[in-house]
Amino acid sequence: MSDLDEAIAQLRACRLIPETQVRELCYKARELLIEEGNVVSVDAPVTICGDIHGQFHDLMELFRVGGDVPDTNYLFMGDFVDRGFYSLESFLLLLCLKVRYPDRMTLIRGNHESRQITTVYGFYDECIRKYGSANVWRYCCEVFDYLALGALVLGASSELEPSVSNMESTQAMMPIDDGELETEVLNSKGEVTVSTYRRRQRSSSNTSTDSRNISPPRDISAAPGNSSQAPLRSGAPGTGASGSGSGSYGNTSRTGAVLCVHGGLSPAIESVDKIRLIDRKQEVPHEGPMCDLLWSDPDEIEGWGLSPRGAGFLFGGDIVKGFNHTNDLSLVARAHQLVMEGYKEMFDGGIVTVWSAPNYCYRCGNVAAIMELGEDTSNGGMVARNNGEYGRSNGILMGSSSVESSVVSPGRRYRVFEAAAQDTRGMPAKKPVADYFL
Ligand SMILES: [Mn+2]
Repeated sequence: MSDLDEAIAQLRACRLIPETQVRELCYKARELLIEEGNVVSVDAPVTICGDIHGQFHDLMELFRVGGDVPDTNYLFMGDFVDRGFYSLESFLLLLCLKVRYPDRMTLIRGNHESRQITTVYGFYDECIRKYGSANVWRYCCEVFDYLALGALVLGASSELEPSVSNMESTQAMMPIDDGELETEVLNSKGEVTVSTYRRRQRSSSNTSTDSRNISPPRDISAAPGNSSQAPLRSGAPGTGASGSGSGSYGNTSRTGAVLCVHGGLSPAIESVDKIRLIDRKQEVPHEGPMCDLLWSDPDEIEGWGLSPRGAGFLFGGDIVKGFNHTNDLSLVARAHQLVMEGYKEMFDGGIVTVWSAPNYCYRCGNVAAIMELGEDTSNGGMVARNNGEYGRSNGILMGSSSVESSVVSPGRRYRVFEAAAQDTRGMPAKKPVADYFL
């Protein structure tokens, strides 16, 4: 393990490790990944990241903003390599962290984690340039074949704890109608720039409690006898917050699961379980469900459309809503498309694009973002093990079809960040880059 820690330290300093060590690392990584399903289950809290594209210094900035491994639980949605000048350092570091802290680092496959694409968009050339042969490229591609195709985040809270550093100002901004903090956007200095609230959906029996308190959920689980001085909130049955199971929204796991994929949905995949049936241990195919998951994009259309990328599909809001409903998902998180603000929610919050490569290709001028989902501590740490387990199985809470809207989005905290200063130094920016959309 000390070898591994040494490798991590070296890669963090943007220095490569010897080829023999890369071979060993890739072998270990493959042994780990082979055990993972096509759809990895990840418990909240988790920080979800989009494309990195070899922008090593920006990855360091991401860790500065999002917290270090293993303190922060990370989920990267692919496209670690190509385009940037440090694909090797970026991917090998992430892989080291995966092997060192397997439960704190989830890596899923992007469309660039492919032999064919990396041959065209830079990673192959970088391997030849830095190692003098294609060996390391080959080792990495073998790892790519074993990366999961998606992840399912379970146990995310519907409500955010306001950022601590800004608690006072947030309190001042708290709307009068007992809103739950639904989204928060922070700049790289940790300052809250946007907060949105959703109306608290509580039964009338619970509305008399002072739900304006913004204490962290962990403070709320006081014994029922102390509840007069403890910050009250209607919690799950069996927790101190409610003291009983009488609240109609005792089902606090109304936050459905969050499906994370690199690209998007596929017309060949109507359920999350269908993804689990794919034989993923191969080069990314040119078509079919596995290809679509890595290549598709949401678009303002109805139904399915042809993708200008030549692979995958475009899919509309009706597709997203149907898929989320069928699978009891509250959100699809994906990457794959440059968004200038770093993140973009579409279709009433049914899908979000997270983009984590600031100033993409060292010339796009965009900011980047990561998305944090908090942990739902209101249910005593119990998490639905399947997407939809709670909503499906509890006929009392979910008996009427009219309550389908009670599956609400998880609270989402976006940390927006800009390109690292040193990475912008001495970068050639003359050559126009043709296909940003790849
Ligand atoms: Mn992509």
